[in-house]
Amino acid sequence: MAWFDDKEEFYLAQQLEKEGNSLDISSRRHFIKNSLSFLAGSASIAALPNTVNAQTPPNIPKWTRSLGRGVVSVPYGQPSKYQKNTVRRTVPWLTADSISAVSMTPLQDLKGIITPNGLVFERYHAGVPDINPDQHRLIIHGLVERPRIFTMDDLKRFPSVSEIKFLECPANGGMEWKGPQMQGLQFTHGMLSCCEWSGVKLSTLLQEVGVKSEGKWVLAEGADGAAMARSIPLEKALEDTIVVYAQNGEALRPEQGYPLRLLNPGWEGNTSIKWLRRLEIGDKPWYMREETSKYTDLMADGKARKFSFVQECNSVITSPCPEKPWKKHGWYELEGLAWSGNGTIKAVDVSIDGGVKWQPAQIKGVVLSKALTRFSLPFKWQGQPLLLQSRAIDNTGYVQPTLAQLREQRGMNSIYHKNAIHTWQVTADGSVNNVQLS
Ligand SMILES: Nc1nc2c(c(=O)[nH]1)N[C@H]1C(S)=C(S)[C@@H](COP(=O)(O)O)O[C@H]1N2
Ligand SMILES: [Mo]
Repeated sequence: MAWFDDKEEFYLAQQLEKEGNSLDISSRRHFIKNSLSFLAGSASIAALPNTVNAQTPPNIPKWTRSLGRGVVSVPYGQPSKYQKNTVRRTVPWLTADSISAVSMTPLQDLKGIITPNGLVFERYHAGVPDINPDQHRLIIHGLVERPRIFTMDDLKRFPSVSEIKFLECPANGGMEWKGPQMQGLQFTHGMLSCCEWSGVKLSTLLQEVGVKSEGKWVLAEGADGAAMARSIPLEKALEDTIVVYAQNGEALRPEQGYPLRLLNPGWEGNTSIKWLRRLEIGDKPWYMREETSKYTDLMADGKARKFSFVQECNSVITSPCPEKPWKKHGWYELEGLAWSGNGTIKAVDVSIDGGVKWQPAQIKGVVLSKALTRFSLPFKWQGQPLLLQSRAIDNTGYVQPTLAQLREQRGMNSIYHKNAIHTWQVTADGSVNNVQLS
């Protein structure tokens, strides 16, 4: 099966016959032969009439006729200047100030499962502190046998781990509990990232200080102006919490907590305290703090849940999406991301009719616990209107709920933990809208 229809390939062949004034006849012939055999092979991009110019095949582009810039002209590499629209974005009306705000990852522009460091969404309560790592210390005290203060060098002497985990703010999608209002994937789902995080397991450090038998909770506190603190149950700390100093191979970015942060895999982002300076072992949680009580979940019956640590199974279609409409008819790769704070993604189903019928998507690449997982489905779009949905199932058997099911359980006034099946409406002209089905 050719991905592009024959008409287009035929048109390209004609163009190639007409073009080629900058090539001599023999090399032009050769080139045409090669490009046509390539086309006959599998998927390829056919040139459109208006894109055939002096820089396009079979002409030799100007950048092939000159030398490029040399090594270390950019000591720390940057994306191509043509990628200037692939950036974090914020919603100005969400917060009064940029130092207590959130920016979103441009999921619509990314491939694979790793979020590049410069595009990881940011969430601050008091801005990014400027911390000299030589002056930074981590104290571990409270109900421990041997309280200690660690330098960054001390921490790097312990055996380390490197793990690919997603990080999601529980407010992701929270603006849409009452109805759709964000026209873009970046804004509906972009408080989400997935990096390879390196550091020391918290269990290793707790072994070093020796937790007393009364010790049941770990209070983690940041060194930013907010001195943000969260309490984590000891079981989680011993299971998979990491004290992180590196992200996708390099030192943590200032925005992500340089030089040290906590990472609680699969748990709500706010428990992953950045600019980590203090861990205090206690016998009860620090839930009297105002900051903690803000992250409660209001239920339909008016009661509130004090702790909702886990980011439940969720998924979204990333291509197409409002930012990436389908501009032509024909074959596309429908793609998306799924994740679960409880483990691995077992399966993802896709619906094109708003959840009436479902078909299984293919899982792409690696499937890791508490990491983004990419899914895909080849799809031929011929201009028919669609209601696209994805539904993820994790290894616990949990099935991502519909919005109606979630509202039944949690009412209309929740903010956090909105992991409902999401709907993109594809219209006849290919544009994609954020809609909710009743
Ligand atoms: N010290 C400190 N840690 C913090 C925060 C903060 O404001 N201060 N924000 C939290 C919240 S609410 C989230 S969602 C995550 C976001 O992590 P990121 O900015 O690396 O994406 O960091 C958490 N850790
Ligand atoms: Mo958050």
